[in-house]
Amino acid sequence: MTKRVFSGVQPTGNIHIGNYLGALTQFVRLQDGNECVYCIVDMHAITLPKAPEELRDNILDVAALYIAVGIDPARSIVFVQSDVPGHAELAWILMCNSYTGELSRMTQFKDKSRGNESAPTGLFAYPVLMAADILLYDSDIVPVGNDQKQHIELTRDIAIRVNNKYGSDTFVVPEGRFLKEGARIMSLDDPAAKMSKSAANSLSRISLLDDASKIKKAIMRAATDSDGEIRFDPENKPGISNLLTIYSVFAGTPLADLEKTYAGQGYGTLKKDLVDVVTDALTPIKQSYEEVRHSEELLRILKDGAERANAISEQTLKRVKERFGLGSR
Ligand code: ATP
Ligand code: LTN
Repeated sequence: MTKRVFSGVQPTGNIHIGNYLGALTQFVRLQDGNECVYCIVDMHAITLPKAPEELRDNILDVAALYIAVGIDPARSIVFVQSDVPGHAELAWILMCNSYTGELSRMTQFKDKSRGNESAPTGLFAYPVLMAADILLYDSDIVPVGNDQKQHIELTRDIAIRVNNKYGSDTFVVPEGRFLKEGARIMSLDDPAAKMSKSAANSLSRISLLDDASKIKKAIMRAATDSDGEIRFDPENKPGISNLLTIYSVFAGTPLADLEKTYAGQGYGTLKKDLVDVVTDALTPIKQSYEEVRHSEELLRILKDGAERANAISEQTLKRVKERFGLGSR
């Protein structure tokens, strides 16, 4: 049976190579043989304050990048979360079936709220909206980076809990899909932190739309260590290991081969070659992005995607509301 794949990216800024290697490359590959639904999760993006004009731009940026990296709207559904009202509706139902205790344990909430008592309620409920996104489409597979493991576990817990109470076929219990390599790309300036859209230092990341000089600057300045040995050892050599991972996934060269090729060479040589590998990989993506970003075609894709997503969402909600006894009919 064909499996349903669902995932989402927040329109919170420039998509970086971490998002690309951890998530988007999976989105593209999973299109073969599966039915894929890819969302731009704009309601997640307002859990922290966001200027409306910037949000609108960022939504279309992510949509254009989805197409530019190879998501095919003829095969996959591409849409904006807030165009489908079922996400918010199901999120409420799931909020009534999740516990404040389990949400308090989410590390992303702890990181982003930093114990701030005036953190928005939406930031706290963020993982429940994510669970709603996934369960609304009876998703089997959810391709994401490692940082989302805890949220996927929570989604499964909520689905199983509801199924136990309201019938075992209320929700499909989804599985996360994580890559062996690329699931956690680290910041270039601080390899102890994950590469992130929101980090203050823009040299900590490489965005898919960065120009050649920015790519070069970020890689050449990337933090390494002082022992001078090119070896994959994330625990003791996190900086070099991160560069080797990026190289390996972009070039499709196994880590062991890279270690052999660069044995005895300096970090400068590795970095220079990596600049070329990354620049070459991003150039065609940037070109396709430019072609589609301001096109009527992009708006048509999103409208069509929202209609197709809505049709699935309505069916699921009808079933769920019946099980819960909600509504007048
Ligand atoms: P922010 O840093 O602003 O919270 P983000 O970079 O984590 O944002 P998201 O939209 O939340 O971006 O994530 C989109 C996808 O990219 C998710 O599947 C997430 O797991 C993945 N991802 C994010 N950062 C990385 C990373 N450094 N390495 C690998 N995958 C990542
Ligand atoms: N929380 C995710 C984005 C996201 C998502 C989803 C991913 C929102 N809803 C549903 C997969 C499935 C993040 O990357 N921070």
